[in-house]
Amino acid sequence: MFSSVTEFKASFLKKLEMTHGTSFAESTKREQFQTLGLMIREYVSTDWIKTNEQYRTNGQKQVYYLSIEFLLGRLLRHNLMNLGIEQVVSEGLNELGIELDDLEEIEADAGLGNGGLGRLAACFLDSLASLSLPGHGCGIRYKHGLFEQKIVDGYQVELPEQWLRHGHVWEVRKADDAVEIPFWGSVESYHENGRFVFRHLNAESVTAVPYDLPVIGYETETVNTLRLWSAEPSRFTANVDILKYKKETESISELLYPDDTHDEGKILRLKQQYLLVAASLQSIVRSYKKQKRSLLDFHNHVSIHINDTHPALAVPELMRILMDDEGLGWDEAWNITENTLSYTNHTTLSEALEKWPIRIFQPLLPRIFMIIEEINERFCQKLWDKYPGDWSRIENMAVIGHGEVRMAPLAIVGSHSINGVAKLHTDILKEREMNSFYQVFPERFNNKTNGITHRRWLLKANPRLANLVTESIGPAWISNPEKMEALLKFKHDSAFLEKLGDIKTANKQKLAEIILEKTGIAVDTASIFDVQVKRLHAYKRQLLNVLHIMYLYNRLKSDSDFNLYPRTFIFGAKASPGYYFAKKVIKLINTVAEKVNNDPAVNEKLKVVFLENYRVSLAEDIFPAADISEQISTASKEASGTGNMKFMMNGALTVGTLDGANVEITELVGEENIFLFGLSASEVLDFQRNGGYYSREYYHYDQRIRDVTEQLVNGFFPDTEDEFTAIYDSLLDHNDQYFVLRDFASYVDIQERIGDEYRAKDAWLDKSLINIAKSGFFSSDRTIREYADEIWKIAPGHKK
Ligand code: B1N
Repeated sequence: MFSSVTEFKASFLKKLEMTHGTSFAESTKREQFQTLGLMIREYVSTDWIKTNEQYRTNGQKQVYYLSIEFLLGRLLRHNLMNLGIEQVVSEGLNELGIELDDLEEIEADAGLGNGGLGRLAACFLDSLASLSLPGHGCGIRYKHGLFEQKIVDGYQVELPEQWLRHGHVWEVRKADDAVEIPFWGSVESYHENGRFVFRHLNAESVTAVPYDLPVIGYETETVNTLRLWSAEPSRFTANVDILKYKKETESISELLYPDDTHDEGKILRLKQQYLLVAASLQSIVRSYKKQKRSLLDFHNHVSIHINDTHPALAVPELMRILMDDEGLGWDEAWNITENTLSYTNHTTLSEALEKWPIRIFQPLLPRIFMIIEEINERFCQKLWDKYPGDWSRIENMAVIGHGEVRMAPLAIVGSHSINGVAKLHTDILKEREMNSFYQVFPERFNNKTNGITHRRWLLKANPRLANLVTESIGPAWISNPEKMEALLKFKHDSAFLEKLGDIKTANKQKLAEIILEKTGIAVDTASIFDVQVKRLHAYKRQLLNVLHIMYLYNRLKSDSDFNLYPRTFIFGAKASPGYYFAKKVIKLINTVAEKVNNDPAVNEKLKVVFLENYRVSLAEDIFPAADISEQISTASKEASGTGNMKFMMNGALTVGTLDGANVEITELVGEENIFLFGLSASEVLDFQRNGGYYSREYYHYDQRIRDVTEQLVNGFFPDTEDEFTAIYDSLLDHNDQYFVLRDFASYVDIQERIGDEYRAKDAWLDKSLINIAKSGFFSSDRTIREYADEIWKIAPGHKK
């Protein structure tokens, strides 16, 4: 159906009529999109079935990646590209008078994630399939993904996201594979045939129904599965208020919690977590048992990964299945559990640490709670043997303490591998945050520096640059991205650099058009596009960026000799709806934008743009157009970052702190090809531990700081009254927890250097080239190979 343009056209027209009962002339863009999607799904179904069959029959070890978020974005062009049929389809559609670009716009982003953690899971799926590795995702099919953001009067307004309104063409509902999940009720235990038997009585059952998506690898026959669970009322729950029950049940998979690196502690969230874990594990064990292998061999054929602590209930749930359902004893079950599970930590922020009050947890999941108590007792006994009498150490490490179940200790105790997401982050885990666990289980701790799929973030998002790379060094980089290093031979090659510069300009032009269309702001493509796109969070310090813009504005107004290289500051960021401070920063960015963009005295040189509703599809237009990548978190707070890698791969230069993966970017490109500033991680951690930082000193000694902070509250922005008092107070009354004022001077200096260096076009492009050439290391293919070899012990299946 895709082997020639003629054949494609014929199949497309026939399919359109058959599925929509409409003629081509009458059909809508949406019907055309749906038709194409269905054709692709049918086209991959043979390979999908074959892949599954192969996994079933050859018994090779498979990994299941459990994640509460998968931030997939759009799939149409990505699937076409991976299948190698983009060209045929695009030409065929063209001959019918359809632009593939227009159909692509019809697809809603599958926005089932908040930010880095969810997008990482999506990149991992692409790499698993593309490396022909047997690895699947397990997640939740939220009816509403991350909220849609509108900016009204400079404020963020949240609207419910509606990605399923027109259905999701890639999914297949598998009603026959549904699983029953028990909540509430009580546990009865009795002795039978020499062992204890546990029965969950009077539970309220919820049916988890899977929807499967094919995960199509790049130029391989492997088609893996992303299984997303949806909660539905069960046929097995009687005698309840049926309407109330239906509503409550469906609410479990209704909504993605909009919190990034923050724990809400809501009971509905716990239900989501258990639904994900219990449904996934039951279905994994079910399919393992079809292979007719001994359960004692489970961990040799199955690996289950816990993406942050959100699915940490996998530990007691796997124990429950092995003991209560399958009749194994504790020690056998524990050996299998430990050897099957592995866990990734994604943050050291204390507000993200998940803890569940027993009074919520125990009634909802009575049997799971019993198992956790037993895990805790055995672990504490082990600690007691190792540290006799050291009560306080044991209390700090216990899985249950202060009336709460602690998810990180649970995940650590039940997994054979615990990894951080960048070198610095893993070191901080080992030496500080998880040091007491590191002392007990040193062999479990390891690093896996994050990565991004270069197929979406370069090949698809930046076709101009991808073509230049292929023309220059051949196509091998696509399956082996570290080969991009060969680009280094074009250093100082002015013909090549000119092409690189032209590509950046063309990408900036495209983004400028989007900006004009969405905001009405005309930006100059000759200006430096300086971009900060990521979730809004105090530790990410969008505030530092804004204060610097205010300083530039003040200087332009007061110093006629100030020769600023024209800059366009571009922001994209969603704030968690309950995060007061973050929302104030959004308002501040928009207020500054309003002032700057409408002041004819500066707006030739300075523009500020806030792009609303930042999401994967918008990101694909932003990264290729950036000159400067803002990675300015307070050192030690950003576990890794992955946006930093996407910018680098698209030739932007980083201005950043030595935080997360910025450290490794610096090691690769060299300090002369990145703009570093600010406190180091150990300086920040030492200040936090020992004190010694007083933000008011910086306020008093630095006139520039005094000016910009006072402008937050002195009426400089018309009609804002108390609007920014909370921001002002955070900096001065609350001693500036994120060291914004401490790093301000150093940030201003490095920004000035950026302006100077940008003027030397070829030297700049050389740096850009070095960043691109070295970015192959950050392909998620490298990351996934490391997980596969060192943690999961899985190997590729067949390859074309
Ligand atoms: O995970 C990313 C990292 O690159 C980022 O540095 C890190 O901040 C991010 C609770 C989180 N850590 N923790 C979360 C997300 C949702 C939630 O409900 C925590 N996200 C990160 C990938 O490693």
